Amino acid sequence: MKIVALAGGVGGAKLAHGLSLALAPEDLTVIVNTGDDFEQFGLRISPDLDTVCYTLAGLANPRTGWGLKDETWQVLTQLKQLGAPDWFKLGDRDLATHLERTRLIREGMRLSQVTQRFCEHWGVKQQVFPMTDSEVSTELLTSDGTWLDFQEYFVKQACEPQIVDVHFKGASSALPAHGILDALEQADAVVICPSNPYLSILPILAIPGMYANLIPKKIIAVSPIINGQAVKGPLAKMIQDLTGSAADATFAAGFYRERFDLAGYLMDDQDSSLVSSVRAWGIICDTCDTMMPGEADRLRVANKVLSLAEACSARTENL
Ligand code: FO1
Repeated sequence: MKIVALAGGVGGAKLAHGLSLALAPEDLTVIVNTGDDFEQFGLRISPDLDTVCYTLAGLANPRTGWGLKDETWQVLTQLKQLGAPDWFKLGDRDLATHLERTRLIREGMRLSQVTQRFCEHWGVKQQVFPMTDSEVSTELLTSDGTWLDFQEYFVKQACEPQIVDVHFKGASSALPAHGILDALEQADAVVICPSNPYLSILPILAIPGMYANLIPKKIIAVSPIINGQAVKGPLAKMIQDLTGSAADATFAAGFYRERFDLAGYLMDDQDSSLVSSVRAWGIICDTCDTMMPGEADRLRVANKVLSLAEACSARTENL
C-alpha cells in the first residue's frame, strides 16, 4: 500500500517513523509543514523537516523529540556570553544542518533538493518533501491585536498568548514542492499524523493544489488529543481559544470532516467512549494505545493506521 503522510513536528515524526518500519521505503512519502521555518543568526532553520528526518534516521534527541541526540551546546553558551539571543536552542551538531542548508540554498538549491541530499547522507530511504519550496510563514494573531511569528509564539513566549487567528503568509502564491503531486496521485491512502491541525496540517492544506489532490484519496487521521489533552504543544489551549469549547479526541475528526471526506480515524484507548460519536459521522473509527515513545509503539500505531486504511478501501469496494 502506498502512503503519503502529512506531518508537523514531534508527533508527526513519530508516526512517520512507525510507518517507515511497517512499509517498504518506496511506499512511504512524507510531506512536512514548513510554516514554522524561520531565520536565526542568518541561518535557514526548518524545525519540522529536521525533526522528521532526524527521527526517520534514528538521530533525534529522545528527550525533546527535536534536535539531535548526543548534542552539545558550546556555541549557544558562547553566544549567550556575547549577549546574543539564546531562546531558540540550537545545538552544536544541529548547527551543521542549518549552516549547510543555508549555504546550499544561497547557491540556488531548492529546499526540497537540500532535504533529499541530507536524507541520502542520513540514510533516510523514504521520500521526504517540504510542503513547498517557497517561503511560507505561520503567523498568529493574539487577543491584544499583535501578530506573532510562529517561533516567537511557540518557543519565545512558550505558547502563552491567547490566539484569535492564524495566517500562513505567502501560502496563496506557493506551489507544492516538485514531486508531491506525483506522490499524491500514486498514493492508495493519505495519513494525517497526530500533529496540530491548526499549526502543522492547515499550512500544508493551504498550499494551492495540495487540497484538490488530497480530496479524491482515502484519508485517515490520528487524533493529537488524548483524554482532553494534547500529547504535546498548545493544541488543547488553542481549541479552547479558537472554538470556545474544551478539547476532546473527536476534535480532529470534526475539523477534517469539515474540509474533506475523512474516511478513517484513530483515537487512543482512553477515548473509546467517543468512538460511537465519530462513527455516527460515517467515519471508520478505532482505538489503540497511541502514545509512541519507542520503536515498538510507533510500529504498533502505524500497523493500526494501515489496517484502518485497508478497511476504508474495502468499504469503498463494497459500495
Ligand atoms: N522547541 C522548543 O520548545 N525550544 C527550542 O529551543 C527549540 C529549538 C529547536 C531547534 C531546532 C529544531 O529543529 C527544533 C527546535 N525546537 C525547539 C522545536 C520547534 O520549535 C517546534 O517543535 C516546532 O517548530 C513545532 O513543531
